[in-house]
Amino acid sequence: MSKGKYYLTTPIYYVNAAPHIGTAYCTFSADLIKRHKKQQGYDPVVLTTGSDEHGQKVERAAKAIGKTPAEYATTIANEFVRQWQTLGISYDRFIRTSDPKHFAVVRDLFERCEKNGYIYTGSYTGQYCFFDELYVTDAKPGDPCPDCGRLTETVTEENYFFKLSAFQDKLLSLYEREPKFIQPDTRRNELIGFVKKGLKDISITRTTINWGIPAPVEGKHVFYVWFDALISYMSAVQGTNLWPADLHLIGKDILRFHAIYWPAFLIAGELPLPKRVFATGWILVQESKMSKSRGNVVRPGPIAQVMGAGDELAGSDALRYFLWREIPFGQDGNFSYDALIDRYNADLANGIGNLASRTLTMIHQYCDGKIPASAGDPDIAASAARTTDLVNGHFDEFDFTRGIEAVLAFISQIDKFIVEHAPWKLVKARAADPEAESKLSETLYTSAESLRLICGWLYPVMPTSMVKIWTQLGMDTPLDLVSADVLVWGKLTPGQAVGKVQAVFPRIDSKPAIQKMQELEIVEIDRQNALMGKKPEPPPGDKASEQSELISIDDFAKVDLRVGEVKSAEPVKGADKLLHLKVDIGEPEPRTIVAGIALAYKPEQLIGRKVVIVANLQPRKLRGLTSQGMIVAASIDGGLPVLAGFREDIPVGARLK
Ligand code: ME8
Repeated sequence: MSKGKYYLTTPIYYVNAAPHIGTAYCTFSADLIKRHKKQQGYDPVVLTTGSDEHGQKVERAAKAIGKTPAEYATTIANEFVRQWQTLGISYDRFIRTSDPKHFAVVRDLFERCEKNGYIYTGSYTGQYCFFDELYVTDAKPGDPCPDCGRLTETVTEENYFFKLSAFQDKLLSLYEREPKFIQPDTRRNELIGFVKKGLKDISITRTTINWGIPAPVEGKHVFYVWFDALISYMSAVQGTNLWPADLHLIGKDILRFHAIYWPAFLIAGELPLPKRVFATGWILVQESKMSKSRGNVVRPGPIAQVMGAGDELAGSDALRYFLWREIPFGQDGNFSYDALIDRYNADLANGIGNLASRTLTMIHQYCDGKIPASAGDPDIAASAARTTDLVNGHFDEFDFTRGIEAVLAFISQIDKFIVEHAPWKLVKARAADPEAESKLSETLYTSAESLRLICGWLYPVMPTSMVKIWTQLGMDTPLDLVSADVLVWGKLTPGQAVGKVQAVFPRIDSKPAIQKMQELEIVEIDRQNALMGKKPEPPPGDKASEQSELISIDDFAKVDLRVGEVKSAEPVKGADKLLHLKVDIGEPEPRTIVAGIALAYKPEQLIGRKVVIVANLQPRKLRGLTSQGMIVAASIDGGLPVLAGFREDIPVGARLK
C-alpha cells in the first residue's frame, strides 16, 4: 500500500551560471531521495527542479550579447535540462519562472497576502549602482558596487512591502511545533537565533527592473526575484494535489529565504506550509568556495565522461558516490580529482565491482550460469536484515554517508565469507563429497543474494551501475520498480540464469584520467562561454595572447578616472617613497591618497596641482593610512614617476573618458 505522496524540490538555479558540481550536488541528492522514497512505497514521488530567470543581471547579460532576456534565459535553462539529463536526474518537472502559468500563481499569492493585510506601500531606500542598474544589498552609503567598483548612490523608490515583522512569533512557534521543519539541527539553531533578533519588513516589488513578473498594481512594478522564485515550488505542481512540498532541499546559503520568507508568505496567504527544509553544506574546491575569478569551478560533465569511460550515466554514478561517501550530508566538504579516483578504485572497482564479477563468474563456471538452490547462510541473512534497517534509517534521516558505510561493512563481510568458504576448493571436492556440493550452493547463493540486496540498497546512490549488476544477476523486474518488500533475504529464485559478466567499475588509472578531465574541463568552459556569448579564455600562461588582449569599451568604462586637485601633501613617517595626499575630486570630502611619488615630488610642489585619480579602486591600507584611490603617473623603467596632468584648465571632478 502506498505511504502517500512525496513531493520534493531542488532550488531553481539562476541562469547566470552554467551547472557545476555544487548545483549538481543538490540535484543528485534530491534524485537519491526521490529514488529512496519510491522504494519505500511513497507514491507518487515527484521531484521538481528549474531555473530562476528574472532580474537585472540576466537582462544585462542578454543585452551584452544582443539577445533578449527571454532568449538568453532559454539558452541557459536548456543547458541545465541537458546537463541533468546526461547525469541521469529523474526529475518530473522543470519549472521556469518565465512561464506565464507561474505568473498567475505569483500574483495570486500576492493578492492573498494583500487581502489579509500584509502588504503596504512604502518607500524603499537602498544603495543603487546606476551603471549596473541594480541595488547592492548590504551596501552602506559610500560603498562601491561589488560588480563594477563604481560608487553606489542612495536611491529611494515607492515599493510594495511585505509585513515580515508581523511573523516573528508565528515563525518561532512553527519551528517549535515542527522541530524537523529546518534541518540539520545546527542550521535550525542558527536560524532560530536570527529570527529571535527580530525581523524587518521587506520590499517585494521593484520599479527599477524590467525583466520580472509585473505586479497586479498601479505603475511599473515587477516582483522582487525571491518573491517570484519561491512561489515556483507551488507553480511547478499547480493543478495537482501535491502541495504542500514534503521537502525543499537547498544549499545553506539560501536557508533564510526558505525558512523565514517562504513560510511567512504562505501563512500570510493562508496556504499550507512545506514539511521540511534541509540545507546542504558547501562543496569546496582546494578548500575554498568555487568562484569564477579563482578559476576553480568544476563542472560535472567532464568528470562523468572520464569516470564512465564515455558512458556519462555511469560516470555520474561515480561522482555521486564520491560526494556522499566523502562528505557527511549537511556539512561542507572538499572535492578533488585525486580523492575521487582513490575512492572509486578502492570502494567501487575493488569492492562492489569485484564482488559482482567474482560471484557471477563463479556461478557461470561452477553452476552452469544458474543461481544454485539454497536458503543461504543464516548469519549473513541476519546481517543483511540489520543492514537493511541501518541503510533505510540513515537514508530516511538523509545521512547518506552512514547509509553507504553500512553497505560497505556488509560487503567486507561477504568478501571475508567467500574467502573463508573458498568455493574454488569446494568445486574440486564436490564430485566425491555431497556435503561440499551443498556448501558450494550455499556459498554462491549467499553471495548472489547479497549482491541483489546491495543493488537495492545502493540503487538510489548509483542508479545506472546498480541496474547493470541487477541485469547481470538475471533479474526481470526493473530495479526502479522494486520496493522494499522485495529487498529481503531469500527472494532470489534458484535456477534463475545469470547474464554475461561485464566489469561495471573498471579500474581507473589516476594520472591520465585527471589529465583528461582537466582537458575536457577547458573544452566545457569554452562551450559554456560560447553559449553565454563570451569569448574563449586564452590558455593560462599564453604570453602572446595576454599581451595582445584587447578590452571592450565597457571594460574601459569600468575605470573611474577623475580630475582632482591636491589640497595637502605630507611625507609618510618611515616610508621615504610615500606621500600622504588629500585630493579634492568634487566630492564633499577630499580623498586620502597614499602615493609612491615622494622621490620625484616635494610636498609643497604638489599643492594646488591638478592630477588624475582612479576613483573606484578598492581602498587599500598603507602604513596605517587608508588610500582611497590611486594617482596616475607615467612610470619609466628605472626612472622616477611623472604625474599625468592637463595643459588646459579643467574643473575638479571631471571624468576622463
Ligand atoms: O540561489 N556547494 O540559485 P543558485 C554546494 N535562484 N551547493 C552549491 C554550491 C556549492 N559550491 N554552489 C551552489 C539561487 N550550490 C536561487 C534559488 S530557490 C527558490 C532560488 C547549490 O543558482 C546550493 O543548493 O545560486 C545552492 O543553494 C544553490 O546551488 C543555489 O543556486
